[in-house]
Amino acid sequence: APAWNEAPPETRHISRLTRETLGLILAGGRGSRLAALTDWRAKPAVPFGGKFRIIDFPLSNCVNSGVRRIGVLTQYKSHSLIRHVQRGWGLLHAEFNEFVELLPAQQRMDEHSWYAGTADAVYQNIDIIRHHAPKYVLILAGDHIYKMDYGPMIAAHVETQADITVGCIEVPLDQASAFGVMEIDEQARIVKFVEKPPNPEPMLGRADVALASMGIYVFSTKFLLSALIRDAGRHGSSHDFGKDLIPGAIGRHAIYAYPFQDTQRDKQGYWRDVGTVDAYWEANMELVQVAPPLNLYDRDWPIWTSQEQLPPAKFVFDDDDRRGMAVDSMVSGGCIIAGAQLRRTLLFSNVRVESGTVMEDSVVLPDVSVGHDCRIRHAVIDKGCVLPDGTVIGYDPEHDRKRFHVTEKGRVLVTPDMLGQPLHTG
Ligand code: ADQ
Ligand code: ADP
Repeated sequence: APAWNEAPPETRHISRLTRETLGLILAGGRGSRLAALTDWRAKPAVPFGGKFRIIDFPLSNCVNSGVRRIGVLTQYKSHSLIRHVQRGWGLLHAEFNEFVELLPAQQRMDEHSWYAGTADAVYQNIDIIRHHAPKYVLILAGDHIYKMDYGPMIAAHVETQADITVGCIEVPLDQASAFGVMEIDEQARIVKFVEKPPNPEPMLGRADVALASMGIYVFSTKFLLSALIRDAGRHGSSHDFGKDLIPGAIGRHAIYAYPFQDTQRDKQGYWRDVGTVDAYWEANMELVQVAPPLNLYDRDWPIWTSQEQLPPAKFVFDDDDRRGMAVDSMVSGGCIIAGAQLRRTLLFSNVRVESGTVMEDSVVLPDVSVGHDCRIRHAVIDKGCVLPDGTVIGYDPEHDRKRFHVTEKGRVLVTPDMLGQPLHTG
């Protein structure tokens, strides 16, 4: 047959595997280190990168990888998350058996007996897994920023005949206690797994690096179902993958590590847990650099999202002929910059900045309006804030601390609640 008639065999193999996979995104976590940004929304619903929400990254990774049967497990403050997924993720084709399905916690009991841990969240949906009858289940955290093709990871899982394959990355040893830390043998089989060890062990021959779990797992379905049922009946288990199920399976079953690589650049892939206000600010600010480590312009790996139809961003002179401008910045649709100056600033949609105002090194979420003659820097301004004329933020931590949340590194988080402003809807 002519060459153009056939996809390369490994491509065909992988696309069959991804079609046989059900993706489950764990989107229920509180993310309490994000302070007031997660007072009213789940961490995966937190806006990121000008027009996305965090969950768009794992969702886009699934769709781009060919994993197009996806369940999103929600729990904590899921209103805006659910609305976002419903509005933005209808792009799949039900007629080809593609879907994004929302799986809210069964609200049968009080708040504390919703999903206990991540394994319990999946266990509660065991009937849905059975119904879809996938060969593999890909379990993903809903709160990391990265672009990853899951196909090769699933292929490696099949190749090694693993029961579980755990996505992993190398992290600096001094940060490793925030993760599940593993030890592997020459075949990449995991021989030890400790969740958030107080004194993590370095990798063999690499004194300052540990091998950490990304909190993403490929399971063979049969194995997953039996492991979940066993764990559900286990007294004293917190029903968590990282704390209970994975460590408990080491040594008894075939558990392999899969390193996350950026194959184009031949190094470890970009992966961020934007779990604190500082990490959130930094990851957003990286995007306004000339060559950010996360490329959002990659046509081969688009990040999909739900977005309002909005007019283009607009920059105008004010009445005194002061120019409205932004440099080293990203400005989303619906924004108007009138006689104000922006440097290293990321504006989400529908932000208004009035004349005489100077903003630097700031992240501004949707629907914010900033008055005249404000001076703002090192800030994260939450959705819907209205900053009155003359507001000063980021120059005097003592002063800022009286009203706002100031981080260890001196960045200032401002929310409508802190400004005493009525909550918005929509
Ligand atoms: P953590 O991130 O601390 O560690 P966890 O808080 O359980 O683990 O969150 C994992 C994911 O599940 C998040 O996306 C969260 O939103 C979601 N989630 C948490 N509880 C949930 C629930 N009951 N229902 C639905 N979703 C829920 C995990 C692993 C570590 C690994 C890190 C990597 O346990 O081994 O190193 O992720 O960040
Ligand atoms: P997002 O900002 O994530 O798009 P919303 O603006 O819809 O989400 O807010 C998330 C949810 O929390 C909504 O149901 C909203 O009404 C609610 N909410 C926001 N702020 C408050 C508050 N201060 N008190 C009570 N509910 C709030």
